[in-house]
Amino acid sequence: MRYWDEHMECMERGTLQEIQLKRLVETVKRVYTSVPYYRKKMQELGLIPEDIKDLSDLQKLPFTTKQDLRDNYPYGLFAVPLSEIVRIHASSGTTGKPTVVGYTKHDIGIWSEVMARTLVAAGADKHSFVQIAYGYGLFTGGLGVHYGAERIGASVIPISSGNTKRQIQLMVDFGTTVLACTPSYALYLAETMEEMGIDKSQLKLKSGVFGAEPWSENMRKEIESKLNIKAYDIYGLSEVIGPGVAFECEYQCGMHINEDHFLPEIINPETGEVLSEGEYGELVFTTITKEGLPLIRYRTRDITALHYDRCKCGRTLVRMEKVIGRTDDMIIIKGVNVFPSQIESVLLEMGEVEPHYQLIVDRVNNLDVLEVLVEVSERMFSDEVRKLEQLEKKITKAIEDTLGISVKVRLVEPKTIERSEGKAKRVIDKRKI
Ligand code: DLL
Repeated sequence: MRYWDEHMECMERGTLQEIQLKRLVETVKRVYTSVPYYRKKMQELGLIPEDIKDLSDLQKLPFTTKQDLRDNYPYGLFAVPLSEIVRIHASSGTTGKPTVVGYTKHDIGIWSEVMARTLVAAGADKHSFVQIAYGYGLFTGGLGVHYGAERIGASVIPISSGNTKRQIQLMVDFGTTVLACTPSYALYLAETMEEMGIDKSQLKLKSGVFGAEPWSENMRKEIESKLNIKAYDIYGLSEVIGPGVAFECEYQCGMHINEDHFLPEIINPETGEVLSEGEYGELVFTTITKEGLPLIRYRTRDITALHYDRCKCGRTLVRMEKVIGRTDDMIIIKGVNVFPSQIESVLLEMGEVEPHYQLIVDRVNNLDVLEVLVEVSERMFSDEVRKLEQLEKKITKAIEDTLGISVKVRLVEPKTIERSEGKAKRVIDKRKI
């Protein structure tokens, strides 16, 4: 079995809960004394830190949202003097100001540890060559994986994202064994490799740690076969720490949450009510070891479910299912909730099309219309028109059967949908509501 920290990763739940409670109590005390925003929020609810005596008391605490971070931009929720902050990251955010996060030296140490766990679970060790094709910079992907890979003693190739042909050349020349990037970029790399006439047998690649955006099981299969690797899902968000919040083991039955650092809950996004094991809802985290920016019940907007039974790998850390979407990139079409990942699954199951697609939503005569642009493979594209029409019909039916609403499918030429080097943009919503 591959563990980085067997003691923490496989701890009996009772012992783990004792540690969690101790850390939670300390965190609540710390934010109450050091962050005026939290003190005010707790006072409004008539709470003092001493009210937190049990893990179930977590539910008494107020939620924190992305808007709260924005309202306190840039450093208002930091819990240490700014002289203690050694690193700032920020999440891009398509609207308004970015979300700013700060780390103390100790926080960077925790981040390296949770990323070391992540990489070791994906088969990496000191002999690995880890090519980091996540962006370096304010985005947490590049530097997060970087510190974890250094912690385990692997050889780091800090290439960052972009420059796709060079990525592939260096992957061959440097003997890369572990690839780290978004799953959509992994597919783009595979496609470019084919174009360059490089066969997967020329690579030493064994595994990949892919995350930062939702991806389906079928997309996993696609990446695994095109690159001849085992593809691991890794999850995280800047506000909580970056990548390293949760990771898959070799059994790939959900991602183990590093819950000795991040306490998860699943809530009903509408009512805020805490849901039980196995129920789908919004994932919420309370950080219990972070110093720079501790967060209480932070609403991620990611939708998933938790499972507490022991995993075959021996880890006792709770598992979260693959994220099926976000409460906010969920598109509502004619009242039906639609996640891009549902459509991706249908497309990839068919095999005749490429895993490149885009959803265009519009409102025509007060009616929502969903158009699905799908790239056909080179092979199919050279076929006669009749065959393409049949394929279009087949895809339309398969998507309509899954979603229960009517859609318009449009097949497009190979390589016409824009490729991404980071997070893929799957939805274009033209509705003005
Ligand atoms: O994306 C951190 C990260 C970097 C994770 C590299 C994994 C690998 P943000 O830019 O703050 O941080 O975006 C966080 O991305 O709330 C999810 O909606 C989404 N996300 C991250 N990982 C996954 C995943 C990084 N494995 C937001 N599956 C999160 C689905 C993911 N969605």
